[in-house]
Amino acid sequence: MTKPNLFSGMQPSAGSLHLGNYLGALVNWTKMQDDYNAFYCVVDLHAITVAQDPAELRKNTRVTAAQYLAAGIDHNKSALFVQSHVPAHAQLAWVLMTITGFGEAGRMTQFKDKSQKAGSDSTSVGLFTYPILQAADILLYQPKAVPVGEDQRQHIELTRDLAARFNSRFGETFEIPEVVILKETAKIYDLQNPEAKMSKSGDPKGLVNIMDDSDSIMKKIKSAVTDTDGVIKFDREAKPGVSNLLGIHSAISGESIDALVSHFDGKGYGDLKTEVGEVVLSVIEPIRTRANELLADPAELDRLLIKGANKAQELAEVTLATVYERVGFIAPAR
Ligand code: ATP
Ligand code: LTN
Repeated sequence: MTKPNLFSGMQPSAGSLHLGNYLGALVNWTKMQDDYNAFYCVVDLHAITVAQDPAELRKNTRVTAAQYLAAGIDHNKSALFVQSHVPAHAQLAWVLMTITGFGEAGRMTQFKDKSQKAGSDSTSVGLFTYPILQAADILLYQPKAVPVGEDQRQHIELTRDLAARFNSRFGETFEIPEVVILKETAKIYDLQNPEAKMSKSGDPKGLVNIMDDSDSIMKKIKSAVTDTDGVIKFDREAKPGVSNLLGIHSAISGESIDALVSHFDGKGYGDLKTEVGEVVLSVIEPIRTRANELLADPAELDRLLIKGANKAQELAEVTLATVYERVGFIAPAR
């Protein structure tokens, strides 16, 4: 039996992934590659919808790809590739823009948030059409599943609406993809502010980056905010800091929260932090080492990305050719 397709994307927007990205998204992506024919795309076209330094963007694109490979995306099973290497993304986005309502695009909450922060003069039209490019990313690969965080749900709904609209106007062309929302239990919180999710835009002291050195990771975990009652138990409301540490331990070690609470019975917060630090380093250190090896040989890394792009391109071109034919473009003479 052939496996169903899967598509997801990540922005090359930082020099390192953080523990939240890893436990919340990447671990699931690596697991899903056995059951799906997966396409994982580093979305550099999306990254330029806000100002980017060209040298930084190049570096972050490679660093992002290297970390995904290092964390277990297998280039022999899945296509890991860079969006700008497959021109069909921009080409399909144009066609989809012509069937998207202006008001419909204007209702996207991520656009409203980002443009409000930036002000209308520094908000680009590209930021406005960002979700339509995302729809093109997805629909080119006819995926059954699109695994994303809760914040992306509205964009996947738009994608489904555009696919259904195109199909009804021009004939069955696109698979209508299902959104797969990654588990709430894998939500990781800021170590300094454990009511907010761990984020690259949060407090740097509360953020564990995969590419940070081990000493500074241990230091950050040891200075995690807890509380004063000294009891190790799980209660998100009353004890967000301790609960976050237990959640991180459990997500990595696979032990249930109950088992961890019994394990730490009679022990103090210092013991909890040291053990969580050790567990975190046990997964992060090999990923960082492997990512650095990949980055030390950019020619080999680029070769793997081209291999991914070739696989992606094969399918993307077939979908785009069907779309062009359906909308009434004459095929170019060969
Ligand atoms: P950030 O807030 O750090 O910018 P993001 O959601 O904008 O995070 P992306 O690069 O878009 O970052 O995220 C990639 C994936 O990581 C998404 O699927 C997102 O849901 C997931 N993710 C991000 N932060 C966390 C977190 N703290 N806990 C669990 N999953 C997370
Ligand atoms: N917008 C997403 C990144 C993204 C994506 C996609 C995710 C771009 N294209 C296609 C899934 C499918 C984000 O900011 N996380």
